[in-house]
Amino acid sequence: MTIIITAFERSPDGGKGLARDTRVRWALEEVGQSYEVRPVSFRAMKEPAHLALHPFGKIPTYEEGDLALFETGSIVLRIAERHAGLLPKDANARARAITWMFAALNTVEPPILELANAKLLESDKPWSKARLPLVEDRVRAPLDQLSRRLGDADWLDGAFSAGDLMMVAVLLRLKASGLLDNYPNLSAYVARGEARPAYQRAFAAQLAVFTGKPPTG
Ligand code: GTB
Repeated sequence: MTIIITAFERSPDGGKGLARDTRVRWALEEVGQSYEVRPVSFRAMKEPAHLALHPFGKIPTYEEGDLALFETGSIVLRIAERHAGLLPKDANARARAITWMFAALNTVEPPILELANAKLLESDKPWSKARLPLVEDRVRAPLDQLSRRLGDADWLDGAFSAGDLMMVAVLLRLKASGLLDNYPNLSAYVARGEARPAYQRAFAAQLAVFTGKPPTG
């Protein structure tokens, strides 16, 4: 069955892979599932056809036959549940991997988004400079704890899972900020995720939108 996802027609990051379609592409690549991409413009995202797929007018969406999903947590979980490779077979280990997906999305990602908003949308406000250290501290708190938990392990709970995929995808957003530099184990964790062939293919596919060259490999 053909899987179709939506992605930005042109991502504002210019192909750095930071938009959320990258994590969905990555999950599909990990499990070896081919997919098609329907690019959408910012205008089209707010029009009825796209709103029928995504009530909040965002990307990515995921279509598989007559099933349409939005929210990357739900989409990656669907992919991981339908194909081998992203969730352990043991029921408890599986539940823990899913817990890490939720932790990435509900605990680690929100302050990272807040930091991005503070830098991108609020930098002209008179209070912006004074607020930034507070926002950065809110990012550091879960990073401290995550770093302690990861220790010198390669992945969060045994073999690489959808939990790691989501956590690495979330942490990638911090690379440019320098905030990860104080956590060598988290930097290495992110680098391990980026080095995975499936991530490389996902990254190349989203970059190809900008270079116009088809991804190789
Ligand atoms: N919780 C939803 C999910 O996980 O699927 C969030 C979806 C979401 O925010 N999508 C963003 C979007 O569609 C794209 S990823 N925004 C358009 C809009 O709201 O009108 C967020 C994003 C955008 C751009 C960059 N960047 O350029 O660096 C990074 C991340």
